[in-house]
Amino acid sequence: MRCTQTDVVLYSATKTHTPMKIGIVGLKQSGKTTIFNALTRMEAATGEYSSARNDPNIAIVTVTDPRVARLSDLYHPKKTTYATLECMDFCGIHSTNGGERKEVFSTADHALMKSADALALVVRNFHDPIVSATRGEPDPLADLSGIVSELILSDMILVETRLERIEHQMNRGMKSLELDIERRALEKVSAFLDEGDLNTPPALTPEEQKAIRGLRLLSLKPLLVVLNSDEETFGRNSEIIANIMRTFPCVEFAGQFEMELARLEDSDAAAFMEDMGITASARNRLTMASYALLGCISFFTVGPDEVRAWTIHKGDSAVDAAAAIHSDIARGFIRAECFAYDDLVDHGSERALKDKGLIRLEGKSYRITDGDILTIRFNV
Ligand SMILES: Nc1nc2c(ncn2[C@@H]2O[C@H](COP(=O)(O)OP(=O)(O)OP(=O)(O)O)[C@@H](O)[C@H]2O)c(=O)[nH]1
Ligand SMILES: [Mg+2]
Repeated sequence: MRCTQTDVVLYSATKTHTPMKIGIVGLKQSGKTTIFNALTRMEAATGEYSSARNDPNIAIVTVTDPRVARLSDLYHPKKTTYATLECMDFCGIHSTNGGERKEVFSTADHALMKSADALALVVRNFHDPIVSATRGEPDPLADLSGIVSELILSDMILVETRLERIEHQMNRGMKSLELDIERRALEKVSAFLDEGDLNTPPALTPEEQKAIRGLRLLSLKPLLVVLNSDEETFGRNSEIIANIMRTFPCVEFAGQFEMELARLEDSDAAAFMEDMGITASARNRLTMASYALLGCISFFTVGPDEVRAWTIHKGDSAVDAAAAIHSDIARGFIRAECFAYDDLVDHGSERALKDKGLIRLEGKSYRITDGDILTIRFNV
């Protein structure tokens, strides 16, 4: 970590940074917990009775960006820190096919689900005699439409309740511009939910978006589909994937296989993957896809103490990057010394980059590019 400071050395381990959250949702027995275990290397119980207790599983996933390992090879730091995501696994949704029940999710699950920055929708595409006996043969497209209906239904309940409340307030003479904007936004969202086509999100003005942000509607979150295939068919489901990708980004994942792979030591897993002719674990692809879905990019800090990946959003500035490290560094920001990961790999060393004039000094408003390597100068 190299954050240089002119007055006091103040960088501390106190983090201001909280990881982005991804929620895993799907119909019952679609393999959500299996995927959660594969991603987080946890050992949460899977199978028929596993979710009877109703508690969600929550854990941190490492975003195994190969660039971090490469930087670590170059700098030989004492510590290497990957970016992380928080992953939440909920108990399965009972599809109601459009809604005989009032509440789709339990209140606790719904509150957590609303707190997710994005949702991964798991659809079952594996053959398991026990699961098939209770839930029928796999039908990923039908399952996906079932999940989407439930998300929409849950949002409809929230939107209608809020619209009724606003109506009530207005009837009692409580008129204001804010309420008007919120009502207009809710009406647009309600029409979108009635239509049910997630490809055409409602056209909300920035004020309207702000007015309904607090509702944290599930169907307006970034959504990704995880096609949970068995090993036998994995890699041969292009038609289903193409169908899903008309509406959603999609990653195919062999949940059971990846969960077993995640239980192995890294070196054993690498040898096993080589034997199977697999170059990159689907686990890496899924975490990287989730990262992209969340609109996240990484910048790196490098040095003899630590090589570290930090998460910010696409479009964030150098001062936002400083804030991801520590609010004091953002407050005292002077400038950022910056070079690109690709340039470093191409030229082999910082010295070579200096000679070629590829190390820049950037100000507060500089827009960070994914893969920037920063040294932030600050003064507190
Ligand atoms: N063959 C195969 N079986 C799988 C796969 N993923 C999950 N299973 C099996 O499917 C069953 C259900 O898996 P879970 O991961 O518990 O599914 P879930 O969606 O978390 O289930 P609920 O929480 O009850 O909704 C278990 O018996 C798993 O072993 C897979 O990729 N391939
Ligand atoms: Mg489960």
